[in-house]
Amino acid sequence: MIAIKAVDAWEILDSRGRPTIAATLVLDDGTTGTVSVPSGASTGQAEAKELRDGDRRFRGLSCQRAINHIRGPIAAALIHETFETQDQLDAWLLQLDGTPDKSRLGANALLAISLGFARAAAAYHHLELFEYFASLLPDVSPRLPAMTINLFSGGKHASGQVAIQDVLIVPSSTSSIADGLAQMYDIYQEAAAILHRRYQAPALTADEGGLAPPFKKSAQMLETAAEAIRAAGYELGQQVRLAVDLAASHFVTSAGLYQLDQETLSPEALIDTVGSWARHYPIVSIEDGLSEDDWAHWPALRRKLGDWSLTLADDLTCTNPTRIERAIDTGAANALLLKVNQIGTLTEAKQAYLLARSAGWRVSVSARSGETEDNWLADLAVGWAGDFIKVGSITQSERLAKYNRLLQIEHTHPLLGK
Ligand code: 2PG
Ligand code: MG
Repeated sequence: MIAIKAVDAWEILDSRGRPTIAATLVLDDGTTGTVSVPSGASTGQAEAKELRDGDRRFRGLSCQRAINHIRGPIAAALIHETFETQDQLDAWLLQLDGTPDKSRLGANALLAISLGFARAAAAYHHLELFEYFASLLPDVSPRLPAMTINLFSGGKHASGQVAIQDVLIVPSSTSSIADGLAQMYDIYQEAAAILHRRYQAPALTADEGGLAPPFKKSAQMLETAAEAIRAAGYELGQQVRLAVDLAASHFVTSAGLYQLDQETLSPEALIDTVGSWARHYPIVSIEDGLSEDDWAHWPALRRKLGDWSLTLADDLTCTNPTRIERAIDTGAANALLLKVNQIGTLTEAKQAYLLARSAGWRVSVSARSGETEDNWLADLAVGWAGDFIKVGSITQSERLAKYNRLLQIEHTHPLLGK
């Protein structure tokens, strides 16, 4: 039985300088769990609602109300409660909030407690955090994920110079985390040098630390990634592959067409374009290739990508079991981007995960574009044996906190392998 003695929360700033929440749970025996929660920019409409104050402070982005909910009603009800499991704690939180989208107490407040409990419970049971996460699932062996590492950014994570959001590098699944990061460093440096020659500009980075040059067309992100990989001496398709996040919800028009850079495309034409990328380049996964509401065309996208690339759902499914079920039933996707803050508690994220796995889907465990120095995400990806982890680029400490934790796990648990 885990008994909670004290709860505290305070405001910290995320990697974009926006407020977010840090919280500490103290257990009866003095064990503590401190965590902080991330926040997205290219958010899906179906995400649980993080509470922002909407007043003048931080131009509306302040989280004081959510923090006061933790320090007030949540703490009052939680202190001296006992819980046997994470499931019990999360069910208790959902009942206390009482809304389907967590808008009363705030998904950011609930997530801080759900994760804070996890970190405290792991310490209480003398487990590594990834081992605790693994213990939440019925049948999983912790494993180091393959990394999908941001090289180029566009869309909402940059200045919108090109429509699509990310082109990512995927070091081969046979490389270690350490070797994969070393490969990525080579490729990143070559990409920066190419951009410097081509645009005579310094390598400006986007929200997740990726390069954001003034490309004119999204396809240039892929071409230049391939060029940088070759220049770094790696063979595309052998040692290194690519991944893409179109984040197409953010360039769909009100008429259901897609504004891909200078072109206005029908869903069918966008599917053809994306399909030709998948045939031309070794692309492991194509994320949000269509918008979150375009349920009618996702199955055709999945068929087009066939065995070439995974059809990865982010905004479409929002880590929400109901939406994942619909995507499974309609054959809309075959891989899940899992972001715990899209749904608000670990237990619901677990349900999303298990549902995806039951349909044979691959799972990519993802950070948000607004991150903190906390590294729990690396433990989640390992503990839940994610096929992939998506953290951003290899710059900026909020990203490196996760890569560095993967390096630590690889070093201390060499048998985890992949
Ligand atoms: C995404 C994420 C992470 P955001 O779209 O996959 O890259 O972005 O956190 O802004 O939703
Ligand atoms: Mg995405």
